[in-house]
Amino acid sequence: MTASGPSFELSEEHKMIQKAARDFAQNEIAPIAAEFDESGDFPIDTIRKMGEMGFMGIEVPEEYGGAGMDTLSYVLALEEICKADAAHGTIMSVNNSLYCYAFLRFGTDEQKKKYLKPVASGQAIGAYSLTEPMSGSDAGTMSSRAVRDGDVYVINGLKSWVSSAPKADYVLLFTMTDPEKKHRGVTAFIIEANQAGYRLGKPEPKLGIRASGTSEIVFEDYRCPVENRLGEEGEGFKIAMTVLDAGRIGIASQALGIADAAYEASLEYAREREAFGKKIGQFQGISFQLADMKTRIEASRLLIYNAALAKQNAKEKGGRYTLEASMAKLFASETAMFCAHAAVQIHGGMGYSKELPIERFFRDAKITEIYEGTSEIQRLVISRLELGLK
Ligand code: COS
Repeated sequence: MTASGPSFELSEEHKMIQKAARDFAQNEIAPIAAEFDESGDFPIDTIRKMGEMGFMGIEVPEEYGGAGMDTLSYVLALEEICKADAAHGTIMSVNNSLYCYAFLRFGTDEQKKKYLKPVASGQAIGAYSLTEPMSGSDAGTMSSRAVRDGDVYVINGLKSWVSSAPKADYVLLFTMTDPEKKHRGVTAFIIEANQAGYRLGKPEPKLGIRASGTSEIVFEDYRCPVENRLGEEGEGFKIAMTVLDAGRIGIASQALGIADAAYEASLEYAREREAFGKKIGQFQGISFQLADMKTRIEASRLLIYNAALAKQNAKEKGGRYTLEASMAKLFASETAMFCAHAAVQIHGGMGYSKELPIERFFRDAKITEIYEGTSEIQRLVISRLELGLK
């Protein structure tokens, strides 16, 4: 058994998308990853190329601009992109599993034609905006507001930590239409950026995934037509949570890509680097760390494939895959952090140097334990479901 590959056979179609993503990631993304990490610039050119390859709307039917493939194809491709650069992976994940998936589940045909097609084909960028400065894990308590005025909703408020916001053409926004109803007063809207009443707020200065572009969005009397409401009034919280289940499978795949990259670099280093007259892989202090990394990576992979299959089944038969998605995200993100931490230690000073990508893996891994639901929120979701409390 080598460092890569699942313990069960993938179909030819799955192997093809995996290889296409791997080749693209290694040829086009890996060489520019450090430069974009340093500058924090949004890698729009490679993202457009990913759109041409079908990577920005993998599960979206072809009639709506996507590649018409399944969830396993999506996680395989995303892992490969993230092995080269997690920041590209964030943009891909938000576009696919937060923005596009919301339209597939809740959009009208009109909305899909107008707002899904350009984003699934990668010609436009989609974002998802739930969080506010005082509303993170407790997502049902937001202070932004949408007030109906005839055929429009007038939206005011400040949203924060919006991935892809600096380059987003369209934003799926969650805001309050009826604060008294708490989470049942949240409604989802499709927002066109660059319209009056919409502007970017401060960019969020970040430890990792620096090229993915994250900022605040400010709404000042933004007038959103009623036909741009996604779902009914008050359905927004359920839409947000349903979509986050898909998003969490994406973040798990991102975490797996980071973990894998950290592991493969460590394995190679342990085979080559010598200390005290031996290859460092011959010391159990190193080799046992490699064993733990490999085991956690394969366990993450199986949890992710399981969640992908559960999502695929839910698409065909209905039902939720919340438990599978949260378990995959929890385990894979903690694995990414574990592996990135071990990789720095195994590489010693070189792990801390910007001459190698190891320190970037370490910085990029941390966010996977935080965004789209912290590890604590995943434990809450999993334990509530298991105890029958929800
Ligand atoms: N799918 C569909 N519906 C869901 C759901 C899911 N995964 N999770 C919750 N819901 C529904 C519940 O069924 C409930 O419906 P009713 O109003 O009909 O009762 C409603 O949503 C409220 O759920 P719940 O009572 O569990 O809400 P809580 O406020 O107790 O907890 C948590 C919800 C904490 C799990 C949720 O707020 C959460 O996931 N927070 C993290 C948010 C997050 O990930 N932010 C990152 C944003 S992206 S960077």
